[in-house]
Amino acid sequence: MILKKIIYRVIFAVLLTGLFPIGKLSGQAVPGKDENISFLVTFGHEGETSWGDDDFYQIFFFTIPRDFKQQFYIKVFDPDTGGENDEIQGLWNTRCQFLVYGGKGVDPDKYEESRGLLPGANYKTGNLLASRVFGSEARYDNSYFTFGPFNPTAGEFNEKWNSYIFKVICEGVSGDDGNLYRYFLSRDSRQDIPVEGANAFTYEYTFRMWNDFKSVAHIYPFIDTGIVSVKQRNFDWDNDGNILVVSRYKQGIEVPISNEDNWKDSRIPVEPPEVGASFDFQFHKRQDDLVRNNNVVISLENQRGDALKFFSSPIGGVPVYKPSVVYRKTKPKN
Ligand SMILES: [Ca+2]
Ligand SMILES: [Ca+2]
Ligand SMILES: [Ca+2]
Ligand SMILES: [Ca+2]
Repeated sequence: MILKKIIYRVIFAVLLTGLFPIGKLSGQAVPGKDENISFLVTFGHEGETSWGDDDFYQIFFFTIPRDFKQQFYIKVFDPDTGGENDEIQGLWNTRCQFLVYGGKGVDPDKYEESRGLLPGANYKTGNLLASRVFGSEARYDNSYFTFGPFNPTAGEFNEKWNSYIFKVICEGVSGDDGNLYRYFLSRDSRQDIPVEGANAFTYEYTFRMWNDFKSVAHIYPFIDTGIVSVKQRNFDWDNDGNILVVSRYKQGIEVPISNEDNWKDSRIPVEPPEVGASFDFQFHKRQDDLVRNNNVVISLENQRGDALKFFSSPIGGVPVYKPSVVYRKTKPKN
């Protein structure tokens, strides 16, 4: 029985890592279904970093598989800053610009500045396909604005992912309030219909934790070939509980956490069997006092200082700790 169980688990693990080279159907919502994150956050650039956004812009990349030939849409939920969902400071006066880029210059594997992490470098690379500025607008409060339609080939082709890449920037052009929003990649302008095999990723994630004790947020960085260690950096975590790293081979490594308006970093070793799968960074809220409206930033790099991608739909699926060592030690019952 036990041997059978082990065999099943091994088969399951192999299936998990082999079946989904670039994500699955749920990779259309950003934040993704498995991430359990309520909203992305970008503050107006006149805001204070102590509210949890270090740089007042956020960049996401969308990947459209080469064999998808139809047009698609990029939808933004609650693009305005006002009314529902958003974070006010004084009066509503924030304006955010959303910009969609395709073409040459977008692919962050080829153009490092496109990732948005190089200080002072222009990250608005590629062809601007669409853009719009939103203030406090009742029409788009708690509802969608739709960019598109776009042709997949308007993106920049990336051979490794066999996909066309698009870039979406949200920039807090004025004001000091926090814009909370989400994305959805859709085949339809009115309904949310996923693009099969599409995914989304970023290099620096600024997001809002849920306002409750029980919800655990996750991000899923992909551990690519050649990575032997990961340096994590988290910002403005408000001393809110624990951040744990889980993988198939890590039961939960605790990382140093930031408090108010500061960064904390640390290095996490990568074991060879963890390569080609995702890490699960888990954000557990503290259980004594409820920390409300906690916005936090996280970014990761490998041992060479190259930034890691976080995918909305984890590559290889959600990693589940498998205590294989313990299995071997267990004696079969007679
Ligand atoms: Ca304000
Ligand atoms: Ca709103
Ligand atoms: Ca909003
Ligand atoms: Ca915070």
